[in-house]
Amino acid sequence: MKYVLESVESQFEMFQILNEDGKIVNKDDMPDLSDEDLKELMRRMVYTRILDQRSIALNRQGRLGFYAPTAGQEASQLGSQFALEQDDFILPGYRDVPQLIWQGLPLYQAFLFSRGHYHGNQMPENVRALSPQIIIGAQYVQAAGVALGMKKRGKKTVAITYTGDGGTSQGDFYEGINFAGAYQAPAIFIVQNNRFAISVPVEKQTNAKTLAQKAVAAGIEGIQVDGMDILAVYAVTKDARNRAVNGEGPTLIETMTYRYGPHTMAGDDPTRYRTDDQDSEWEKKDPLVRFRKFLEGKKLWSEEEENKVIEEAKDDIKKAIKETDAYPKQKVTDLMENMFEELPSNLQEQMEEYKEKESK
Ligand SMILES: Cc1ncc(C[n+]2csc(CCOP(=O)(O)OP(=O)(O)O)c2C)c(N)n1
Ligand SMILES: [Mg+2]
Repeated sequence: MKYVLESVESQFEMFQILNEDGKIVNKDDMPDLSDEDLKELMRRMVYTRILDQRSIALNRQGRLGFYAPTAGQEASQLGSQFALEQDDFILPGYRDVPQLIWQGLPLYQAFLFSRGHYHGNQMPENVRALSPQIIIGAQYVQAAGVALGMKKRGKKTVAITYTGDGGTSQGDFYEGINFAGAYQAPAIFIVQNNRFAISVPVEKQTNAKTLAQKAVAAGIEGIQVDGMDILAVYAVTKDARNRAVNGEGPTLIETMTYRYGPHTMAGDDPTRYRTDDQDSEWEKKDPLVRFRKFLEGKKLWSEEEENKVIEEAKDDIKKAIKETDAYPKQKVTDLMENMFEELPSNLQEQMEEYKEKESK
């Protein structure tokens, strides 16, 4: 049995295209992207890093509510989202707001979500997504269901969902991948392995050597990818999408990544569970630094271009937070109206009461 386990584990070597120096190490798997696409990937990573920095500052000023930092995870989040089509369906976790933004969620709505305003959960018509899930792993089961629905309707689309390394210990994780495998549903399951579930290191989470190998028991494809390498993440997600829409079933993708910030802005202190050495080891793998080097080598990126993106991001964020402030405050009656299609009679009474109060 030990031999069986070892032979499975040896198949899950990390897939990479760009190394830490921004050099291509795997020419054969280089995805087919135009120069414009390559620049767009960089633009989005720079923009998202600024959005993260500003969101942390706004949270500290009391102008945002719940916020889970994203710096370090840009390649994992944006490389996978870039492989999607507009009609694909995203089932995100709480850290996956950037994917929604690049799929078309306006910034002010992302800020309203952070503030707990119901309008932050109302996806625009062109954004097919659920709101970011706080319950760990719950979206994995939902993704299997959404994907099966697509298959039954004969759609050429996929459902993509995200969880973390910690999420793979939940029962829902196994149920989701198993169900999708059984029905060969067009689902893409991403595990962003940022090494920690709040303060618990992945080594304490499981005895499995990789999280990707969990696909084997479900009888589906699984792959571990360098989550700091946006080209590699894009390539494996695109491949998973192609196979899914061709009826070849779901894929589990483990992205090896790191979050530089705290778990959320609610007050955990990463210095109590991570060492400086560990932080700096991962900062050397930074997805922006690596991709910038690659693009500069191709004369596709410059400091001026980067500064332009930074200014654009700051400007957009300033406007969006103003829009957020100006958006009507949510009322108790709004919450009741959004929760039920038909109000039960006891709530109908309360609704009248609140309407009366709110009209004053
Ligand atoms: C079912 C459930 N159990 C516990 C929690 C509390 N909780 C919130 S985040 C978290 C850690 C999740 O870590 P991971 O899956 O690695 O995702 P990351 O935050 O690192 O992206 C836990 C235990 C929860 N939200 N839901
Ligand atoms: Mg984690």
